[in-house]
Amino acid sequence: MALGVVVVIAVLCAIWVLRGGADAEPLPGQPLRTLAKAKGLEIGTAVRGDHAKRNRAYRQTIAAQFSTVTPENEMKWEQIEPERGEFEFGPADDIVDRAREAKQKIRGHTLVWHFQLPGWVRELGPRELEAAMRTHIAEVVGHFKGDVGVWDVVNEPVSDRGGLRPSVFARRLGEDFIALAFRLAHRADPDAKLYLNEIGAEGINAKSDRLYEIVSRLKRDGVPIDGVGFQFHANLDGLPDDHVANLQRFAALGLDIAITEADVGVPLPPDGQKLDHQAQIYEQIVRGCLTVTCRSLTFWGFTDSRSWISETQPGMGAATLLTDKLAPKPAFGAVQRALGG
Ligand code: 9MR
Repeated sequence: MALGVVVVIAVLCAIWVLRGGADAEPLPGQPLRTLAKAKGLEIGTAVRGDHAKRNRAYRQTIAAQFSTVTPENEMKWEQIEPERGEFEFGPADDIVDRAREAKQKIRGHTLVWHFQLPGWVRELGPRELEAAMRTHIAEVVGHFKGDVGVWDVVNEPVSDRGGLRPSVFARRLGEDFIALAFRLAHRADPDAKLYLNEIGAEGINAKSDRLYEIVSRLKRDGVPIDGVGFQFHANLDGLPDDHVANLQRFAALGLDIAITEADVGVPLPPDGQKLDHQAQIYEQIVRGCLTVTCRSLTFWGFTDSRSWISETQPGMGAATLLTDKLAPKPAFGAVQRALGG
């Protein structure tokens, strides 16, 4: 008899674990995706595939709140082609399948980046590197054709002082690697929107000036670029005063604008005042995005339990809209308000 009880409890526990734990508590107000839709905006989040697999409340929140998702790491070169010519699409496919079920769009991140690059790519000479880029882009974009509507084709090509970042791509192939990457991506999926994505180029500064030059040239040369993504990794220092003017000058080139990785890091421990200040900055990000008619606004994660800031910046954290238990922070309400909720 006692054994029977133990078996039943064990089975119930196994079911609990398999379904991914408890359901998400409903969040107050209208979902962000509903509010954003009324403004003609896609609203998204970065997603961790491994966590989505294990955690039901995390999955439910993504499906309920967001209309687009960006795999946070699963489409990066290191993960998707760790050995030359050997592609591992499984983890990214899982995210794509879930997004399809939740009627979400997918932003592909990212094809050509100096970081999270497997060692073998760094060892190639110019010819071989170009050949590897051709294969990588054709295979990856081809695999997700029809599912991934937008690609961050080139990520972070400019250094903070405004030079071309000395990545393996820039050193072997010069600035032309950027145009080449866009042409290859367009060839692999002519319907996908192709973006150049940059970090720290929110305000008018040496970096965004160089970025402006690069994308102006790409446009002039007829390279198939559709948009520029601005990441918006912020903290309580706030946003540069001229961020709207900066985004507007890029929009004036005839390019789509997206905010692609927004978060606002807070010095630990967070308190009410810091979180209210954080909420104001989130609100400014949304309002800025609406002012420049950006196409989409993606947060780089939505729960403090899964954010690169707490994982990589000592003394910083609490960077997202929801607590680690998926409860709303002031920033969540501020984003709802800025979206008209
Ligand atoms: O959030 C990502 C983190 O999980 C990874 O460890 C990290 C590796 O560099 O990349 C993070 O995402 C980055 C994104 O891909 C590009 N822009 C900067 C983001 C934060 O570092």
